Amino acid sequence: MSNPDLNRFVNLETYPIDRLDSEAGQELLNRAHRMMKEDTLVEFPDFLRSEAVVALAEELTALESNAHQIDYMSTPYGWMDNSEFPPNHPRSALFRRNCGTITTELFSENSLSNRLFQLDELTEFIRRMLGYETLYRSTCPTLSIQVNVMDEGDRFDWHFDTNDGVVSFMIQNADTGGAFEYVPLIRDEDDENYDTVSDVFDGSHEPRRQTASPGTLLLFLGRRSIHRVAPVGATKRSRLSLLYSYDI
Ligand SMILES: O=C(O)CCC(=O)C(=O)O
Ligand SMILES: [Fe+2]
Repeated sequence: MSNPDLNRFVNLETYPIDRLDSEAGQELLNRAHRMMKEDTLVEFPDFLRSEAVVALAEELTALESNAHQIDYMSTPYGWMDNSEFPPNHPRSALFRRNCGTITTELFSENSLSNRLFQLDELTEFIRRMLGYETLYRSTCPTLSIQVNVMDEGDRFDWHFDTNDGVVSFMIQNADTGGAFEYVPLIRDEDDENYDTVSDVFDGSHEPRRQTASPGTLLLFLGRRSIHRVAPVGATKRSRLSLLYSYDI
């Protein structure tokens, strides 16, 4: 018997992650691999059942007042030493990151956010999308489960991620702004492509733009693809994205 939470959270009719070796499961994995190759972004709308999205939004909204507020200037290249570059070089750029973050220790074992994270079928699905031999849920006490809480004026500006893959669920959108903007595969370990990165930073290279609906699963290869969350505009509700971390 699979965990009853699986069917409670996941729209298994469209996303048969409990039957990955079936024909439908293989087709799902093929779709994911195609999206990853062409776009570095896997986007599966309505992955979560709508009742689960409503319940998760309530859980996160109740925790919003405990969010840590961050506001600092950050390099897009967080995993490298950026001290030796001229001032107008992308490696010297600093971008503002101001938003709220709800971190792992605020979630009880029985919280919905943790129960979704703990689903073995979800971890296995992600492992097979990424093609790793092993994949483990992160046990980091602060970052394994994290929520970006973004209100009017908040932004999470241009950066590359320092890890290899981030899984997130869009839980709630702001009324205006807060689109996810990205340029797929702009860099790799052999070619930094600084000219195009500069063009993205000064606005002369248009990024792709995407606003996922609540309940969408997103898997993004952010170490090779520059990305940001555009500033949130006037809104009655926060933009809430729920992020899960894994280790290989
Ligand atoms: O909140 C999001 O949608 C993604 C933010 C992001 O790029 C990150 O947390 O690294
Ligand atoms: Fe990111």
